[in-house]
Amino acid sequence: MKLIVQIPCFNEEETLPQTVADIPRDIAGVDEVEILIIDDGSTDRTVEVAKSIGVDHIVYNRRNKGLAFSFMAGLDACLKAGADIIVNTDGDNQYRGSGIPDLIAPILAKEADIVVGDRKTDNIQHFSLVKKLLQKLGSWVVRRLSDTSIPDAVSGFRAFSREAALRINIVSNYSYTVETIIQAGNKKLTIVSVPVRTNKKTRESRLVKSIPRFIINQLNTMVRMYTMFRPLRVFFIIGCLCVIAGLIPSIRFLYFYLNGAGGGHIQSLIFAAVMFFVGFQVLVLGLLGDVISFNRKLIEETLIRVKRIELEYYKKKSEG
Ligand SMILES: Nc1nc2c(ncn2[C@@H]2O[C@H](COP(=O)(O)OP(=O)(O)O)[C@@H](O)[C@H]2O)c(=O)[nH]1
Ligand SMILES: [Mg+2]
Repeated sequence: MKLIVQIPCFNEEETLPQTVADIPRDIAGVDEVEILIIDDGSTDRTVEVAKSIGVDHIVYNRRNKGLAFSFMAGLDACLKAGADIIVNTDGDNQYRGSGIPDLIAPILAKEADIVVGDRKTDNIQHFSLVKKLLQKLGSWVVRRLSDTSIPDAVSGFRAFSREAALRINIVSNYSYTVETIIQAGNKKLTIVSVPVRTNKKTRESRLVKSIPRFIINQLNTMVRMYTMFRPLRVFFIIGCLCVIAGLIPSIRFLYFYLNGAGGGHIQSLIFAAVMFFVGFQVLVLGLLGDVISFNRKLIEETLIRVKRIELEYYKKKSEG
């Protein structure tokens, strides 16, 4: 059983040594623990520092490609390096390495495919009230969209089974956190949560540069991912809203018409006709989206099989 801990890093020379030092190298139920960092085009000495502290694998992005891309590149490299379990943690030493055994326990026990560390944000002193409320509301929305019960949707401390890592395909480009949960729920992977403790803040968040930007980015991911998995539902709701918007003035028109005063309400009739027309088109678009989403499923199935063949090749290569 090989565990690889991956750390996405963008300019983490200061906090990486402590983060790596805190990762236990001897864990019950695991034979080997390795560490992989994804250097996302850091302009500081992250790579030199990583080499000097004995990080086992380094994935290089020549330029900054963002966290979501780096996360996927990390999963890919971990699979190629033969990981049975992959843990993701942050390079700013926000999460405690000592929490890793608890985090991977449900995977070792074959009870879960993905485990998300719950930071219990209510108890984090340096989180502002706004950040706490946002975390609560955002996580509630993600639970509804993904049909899961994860209390801390944006926690970056997570464990993935090899199978889950093979099945998750992140396509948005801001962060992987929300998208993995929506995908896990829709792909019927078992995703659970365990409480974890966090360290004191080491620096300001680089992902949450401003709260409004953060909300826009996360909403963007939620709407697009939900629509990708449930296009018919989304378009059905929008289409129905258009039809209802058309029904109201047409009932009003009918009322006047039947009372012999229909002549002056032609605007209502035009508005209603336009809304019916738009509503119908949206419903048809939903059908189209639904058919396209079947394609995604088939393409993903092919991708998984191709990945398995590719990984078999890497396995043979490493065995000589
Ligand atoms: N690959 C990559 N990682 C990033 C980027 N920005 C932040 N990170 C990493 O994502 C993790 C979380 O970032 P952080 O700034 O601590 O955000 P927080 O989760 O809000 O605390 C850390 O390991 C960072 O190094 C980026 O542009 N690219
Ligand atoms: Mg952080």
